[in-house]
Parts: sequence; structure tokens; C-alpha cells
Amino acid sequence: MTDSTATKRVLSGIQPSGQLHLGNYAGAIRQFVEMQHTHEMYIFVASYHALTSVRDPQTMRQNTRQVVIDYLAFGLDPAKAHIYLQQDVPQVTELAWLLACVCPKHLMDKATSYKDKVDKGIAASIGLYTYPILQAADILSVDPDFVPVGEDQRQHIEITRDLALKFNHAFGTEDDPVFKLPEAMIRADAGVLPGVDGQKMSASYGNFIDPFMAEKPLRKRIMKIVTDSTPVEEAKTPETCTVFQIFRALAGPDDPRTSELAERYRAGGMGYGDAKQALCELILDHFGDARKRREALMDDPGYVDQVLRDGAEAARVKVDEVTSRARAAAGL
Ligand code: AQP
Repeated sequence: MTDSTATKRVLSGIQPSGQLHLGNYAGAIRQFVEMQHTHEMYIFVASYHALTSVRDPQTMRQNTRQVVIDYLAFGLDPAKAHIYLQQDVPQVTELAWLLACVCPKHLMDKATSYKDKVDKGIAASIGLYTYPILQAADILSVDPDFVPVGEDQRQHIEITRDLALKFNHAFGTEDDPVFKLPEAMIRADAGVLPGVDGQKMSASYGNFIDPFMAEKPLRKRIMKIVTDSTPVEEAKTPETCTVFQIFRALAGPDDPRTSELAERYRAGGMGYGDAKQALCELILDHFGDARKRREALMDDPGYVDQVLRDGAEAARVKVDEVTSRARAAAGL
């Protein structure tokens, strides 16, 4: 990585709508951990967003805390990344309003995640409908260069850029725009990770795999992955199999273990049960250190509190600066 990227700023976040899962890891968290060595990082817990689906305060508190612990367990280092809760930087809700006032309604009408979520049973609230505006405010609030996200979030980053442009057009000048336009950073090899039912792996769809599960329930969970009924002796197609797709996303497409497993699919003579065992071993190996770190973090609440205090303090400085700039530009 060259010096020119060393100071680039990154923002991303995850909703505490349930346990973090392999989809969050493959699409987003792995990038956070890699980028923290070369970028200025703002990584938050999207608690206001989770209110669109979580209705129990105790669950909200527990999930929120758990996301922070899991960020740290996956390898985020608070010495390298500002880790904070969305509710500790409530200025983003003001920014969301400023953006809502320049947001044409049709921009929300065409956001596909609203319909997907309502179809899956999440209440059709105005919060859910305007979720991409709050997300745009989160992103624009720290002037980031890059937003590492999973493939499913591509449209929301486009909406963020649209809203920034509209606000800049209304209240900025070409030489002095109010908001900086960020770029989505989406891993080409990650795609949208499927869950045990073959649909997008998702916290609120009940189809996710939690890499921190105890070994026995983890094995049981992986055995539940839906496969087709090709008999053991017949050749199988790895690319269309959910087990293989998850394996490839974790190990990486160029890893020899991935090509070896693909070979076994194509050769025939391997049942899906064997592929599931291989996936289970991979998960236990890949997350071995993270699982140990998580146990230690669960016993150190004081440390987690300190990480959040420091993170919120740093985030507020930057978010205050951006919010003041937007207010002033709009004549407030
Ligand atoms: N299945 C997935 N494949 C790849 N990336 C994924 N991400 C989520 N699921 C997958 C990425 O994880 C980040 C945080 O997601 P989020 O929880 O804030 O929102 P989401 O995409 O709506 O995730 P869920 O699990 O589906 O949450 P619920 O069920 O509450 O809506 C994002 O970068 C996302 O791309």
C-alpha cells in the first residue's frame, strides 16, 4: 500500500439486529480488519437502524454490546479504528433530516431492500422506508473516502452519493461542496453470501451461521444447509452449491483447499455430508483465534466501555464539524 492511501478515511457499520454472521464477516468485517492498518477507520454499531426490526430494549442492549465485542474478537484494534455506537453520535439524525429535505421520494421507492425486508416479515415502518437516508447521513458524517460493504449494500451507497450531490447542488458550490462523495468498496470475490436455506444470509431471516457458536451446535447448523439430491456417486457442480459457496468465500477462491474441494465435487463419490464436514473444519480453523479472543473480551466489560468512550469522543469531533458545515450551508 502506498503512502497516498495511508490517510484515506473509511466508514462502515453493522446493525445490532442479531448475532453477527458469516455474511457480515465475508462482506464487510474482513475488509475492516484488513484496512485498519492503512486507513483512518470509523466503524460503528448501527443501533438506530436496528430499531426498524428490534422491538425489545433488553435485546437491543445485548445485541449492541455483542457487536462491539465481536468487532474486537474478529480483530478490529481500537488503537487503529474508532469504534462507536450510533446513539453516541445523535447528530447523524439531524444530518438525516437535512438530507431527507433534498431527497426525492422516488429515490426511496426504488430502494430494493425495503421490499425485501417487508417480504421477510419486518414491519413496514417509515423508519425502514427511509433507512437509506439515515445510512447516507452516517456515511457522509465523517467525510470518508471509502465505505467497505457487502454486495447487497451497493444500491445504498449509490443513494448516498445521489443525496450528497443533491445537497451539494442545492447548498454548495462547485469549488466548495458541502459533502465529499465516498466510494463503495466491495470485494469482488465475496458476493452475497447465502444462508443455510440458500437465500441471502441475514440476521433477521433466521438462516445465518454464527462463527462463534459452540462446536457441536455449529456442526448441527452446517448439516442443515440445504443441498440438492444428487446421489453420492454422481459428479456435482460446486458453483451452485451453498456449502461450496460459503467455503470459497471464507478460504478464498485461490486457496488450494478451495480447488481441492471443487475437484472432489466434480469427481463424484463425495456426499454433501463430507463437504459440510470440510466447511465446519474450515470455520473452526479460520476463527480459532477470534473465538478465544471473544471469550476473554466477554470477561472484560471495563475494557469494552473504554473502547466505546474513546471511539465516541473521536467520532463526535468529526461529526460535529461536518454537521456544522451542513447546517451553515443550509442557512441554519
Ligand atoms: N449475506 C451477506 N453477504 C455479504 N455481505 C453481507 N452483509 C450482510 N449480509 C451479507 C454485509 O454486512 C454488513 C452489515 O449488514 P447489516 O446487518 O447492517 O445489514 P444487512 O445487509 O441488512 O444485514 P442483515 O444480516 O441482513 O441484517 P438484517 O437481517 O437485520 O437486515 C453490510 O456491509 C452488508 O453488506
